Amino acid sequence: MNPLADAIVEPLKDRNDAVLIDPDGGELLGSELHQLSGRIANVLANHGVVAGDRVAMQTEKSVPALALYLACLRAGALFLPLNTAYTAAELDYFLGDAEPRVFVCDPKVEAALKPVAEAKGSAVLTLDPQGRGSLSNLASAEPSDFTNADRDTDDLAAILYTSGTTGRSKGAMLSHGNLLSNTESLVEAWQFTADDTLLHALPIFHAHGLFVAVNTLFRAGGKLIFLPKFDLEVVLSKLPEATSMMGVPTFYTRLLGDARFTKELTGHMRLFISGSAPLLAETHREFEDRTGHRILERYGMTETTMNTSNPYKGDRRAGTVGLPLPGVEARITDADTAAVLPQGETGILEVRGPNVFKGYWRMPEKTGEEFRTDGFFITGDIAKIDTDGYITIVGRAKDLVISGGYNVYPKEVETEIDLLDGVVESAVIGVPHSDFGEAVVAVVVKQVDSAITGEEIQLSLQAKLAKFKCPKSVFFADQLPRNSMGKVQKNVLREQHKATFVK
Ligand code: MCA
Ligand code: AMP
Repeated sequence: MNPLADAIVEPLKDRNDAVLIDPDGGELLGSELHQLSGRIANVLANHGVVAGDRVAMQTEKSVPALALYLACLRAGALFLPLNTAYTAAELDYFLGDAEPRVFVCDPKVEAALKPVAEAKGSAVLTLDPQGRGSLSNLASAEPSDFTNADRDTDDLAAILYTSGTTGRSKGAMLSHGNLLSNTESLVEAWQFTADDTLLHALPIFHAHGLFVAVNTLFRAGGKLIFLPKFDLEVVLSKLPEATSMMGVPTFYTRLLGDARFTKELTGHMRLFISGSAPLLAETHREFEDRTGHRILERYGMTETTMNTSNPYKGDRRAGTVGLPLPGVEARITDADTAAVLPQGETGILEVRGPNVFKGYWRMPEKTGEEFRTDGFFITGDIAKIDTDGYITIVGRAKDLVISGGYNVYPKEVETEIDLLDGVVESAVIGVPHSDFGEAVVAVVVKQVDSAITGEEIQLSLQAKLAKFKCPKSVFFADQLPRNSMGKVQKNVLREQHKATFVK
């Protein structure tokens, strides 16, 4: 038995229809994808990968990259996808913490990353954006037959790193049972079937594009129009071939910004789903006015995959994230006392269910801090539950910026800014941005004699941090506003700089 491989990989074996369609219309049959996953699983085994080992990947989206995920499931390895924007400095930490047996990267960065990876005991293989590289070369010489590793529901299938409000990134450990239960729920809740073709423009290094999209469609027997990234022109041209689409709010605001996105273009579509960041109620309404479709908004986290969803049939309420998925319990607690609050009151959202992760990799203390003794996970989101069960996310207790669906923890950016010569201290905030929802901005107090400029700060940060974390604007201040407890009042800064990117 291998719960996830049995559910989403093995059914591909007998599929002689296309499961992946590339932007030029090229098709890959289910049986071909299954064979490729077997060849790659053999390459992993040749590199000593056994069940429980980690396999890390930092590559652009390609068919072999997706097949590597499926191969890991078959081999019982823990798939560890990494954002392509991460710098060598960030990778050093991830590889050191996860100690993957194999690390797959782009050939362009192989020379730079090989010493880092090898020092951590990882063998390095390559895949370029077209799916070429040593992994594909080795796979082509391997047989496609592979005997899947035996796995249990509680065995881990993946580790996804997520930053934290303090300290280092944490690897969220997701088991076969976590992912499979969520996949089954989503197929049912969103009524995916073998007739579905999902327009897939999300990255596959996050839970949204990988688990929510790929697992669900493969479980339902559907197919993916597998685009390398979100490119407005390509998405508009491929929509007529799709039945459904999943995206972050930025996808939908970009589509609405184009006059070619009309009722006629979308009339045949079954479903548009949004998540990873708040979808403004006005975007929801504008979308309905333009297309006649009500976007289905859902809410999740890397640690839990999907928790709640607006109904497929029934009222999809703008500004809410719907109801808990079957098997998921949600409650609201007081931020200070942890007491469960009556319905309708605003507090911290906590969730419990088969979808909730097994803890943070090698961080038992951190794991303990984020769970209640009765098994509820503290999401850090501030929410309320209406009398009819609909949940509205009203804010975040965690100091987090979500930009275009990517999470940025201000603490991580502030730490790097504060290390720069001439800087006394800094505060990093999120401000409204018409494209990314929120954009990262830094407010910096410099030493009186320092001539450091905003551009210099931005450039220094880019060497260390993924570009999406770097401030899009830097402001200088004589001092940071503080409350009587000495805590920086970020709400004051957010108010001061709220018009930086929007009028
Ligand atoms: C790119 N840039 C960004 C972002 N993306 N800056 C801030 N925030 C971003 N999200 C910067 C690049 O560094 C670059 O900067 C410039 O924008 C253009 O880069 P490009 O790659 O061309 O950008 P893009 O193609 O326009 O990408 C925007 C995007 C992309 C399509 C919104 O970020 C995206 O696909 N986001 C999806 C993220 C996602 O899948 N999240 C799911 C998390 P410069 O020009 O200065 O060099 S999983 C999750 O949250 C849970 C489980 C859930 O609920 O789903
Ligand atoms: P991540 O760590 O990337 O999985 O991000 C999870 C966070 O994204 C959640 O804790 C929420 O703050 C946010 N999020 C995800 N979906 C939604 C949504 N539909 N509305 C508001 N926030 C969301």
